[in-house]
Amino acid sequence: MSLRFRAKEAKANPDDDDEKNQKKQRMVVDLGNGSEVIYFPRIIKMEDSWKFFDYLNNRIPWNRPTIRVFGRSCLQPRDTCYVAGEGVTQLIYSGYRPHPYSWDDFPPLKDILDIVLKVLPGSRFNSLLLNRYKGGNDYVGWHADDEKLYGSTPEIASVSFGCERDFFLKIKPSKSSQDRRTDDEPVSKRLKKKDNLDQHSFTLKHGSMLVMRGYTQRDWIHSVPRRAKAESTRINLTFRHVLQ
Ligand SMILES: O=C(O)CCC(=O)C(=O)O
Ligand SMILES: [Mn+2]
Repeated sequence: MSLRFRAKEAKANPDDDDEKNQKKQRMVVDLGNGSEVIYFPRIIKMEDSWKFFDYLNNRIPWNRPTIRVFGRSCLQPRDTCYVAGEGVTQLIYSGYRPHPYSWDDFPPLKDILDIVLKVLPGSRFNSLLLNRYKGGNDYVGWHADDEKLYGSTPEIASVSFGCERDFFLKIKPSKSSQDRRTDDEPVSKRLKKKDNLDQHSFTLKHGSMLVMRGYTQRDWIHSVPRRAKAESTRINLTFRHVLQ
């Protein structure tokens, strides 16, 4: 699949770490119909990001589970770990029920959460799904984090460390044909518009955060595809709120 529209990245100065600059550099993409993505190129200083990377790489009990996709069992194409507060409803995805570790087991995760909450005051997160992509062969396929336990408009804050990888978003196929009122437009105009509006891509940098909110999980799917040139490890943390 070719993605013709590449959202322009805001320029990040590695030394601009204060709140004012984070706000200035952030890129807000209104996906329409109440869905929104915000990209912050750097919420954690370069040096601190490498410290977190080393901690996470060495101390998290990474696991590569067998999952079920379209009725078939396969090895998940990336390492994972799950952290959740006490009493939080158990997560199950692709037939897999990850063991919920406690936030107290990994204090640096609370430090990262504090940084996230400084950038997103008023947001709430009680669980965290961690992913480790050991190289360009590791990926996450097209999906939406639309499990019922997150509610209808979940906010997901996704923090990245290490190797830069592409992150793609595209509108759910059923939605683009059902809900977009484009029937009366000429086909050429419709196609041009579709290219620009129905898919977006971001390069997720070391120390960055991408936030999905509103109806993004209901109406859009996202992926981190295989990349032959991505030789080193990337770690991604997705902070989520499970409804109680
Ligand atoms: O690695 C990423 O940036 C995305 C991970 C993701 O979509 C997920 O864990 O649900
Ligand atoms: Mn996801």
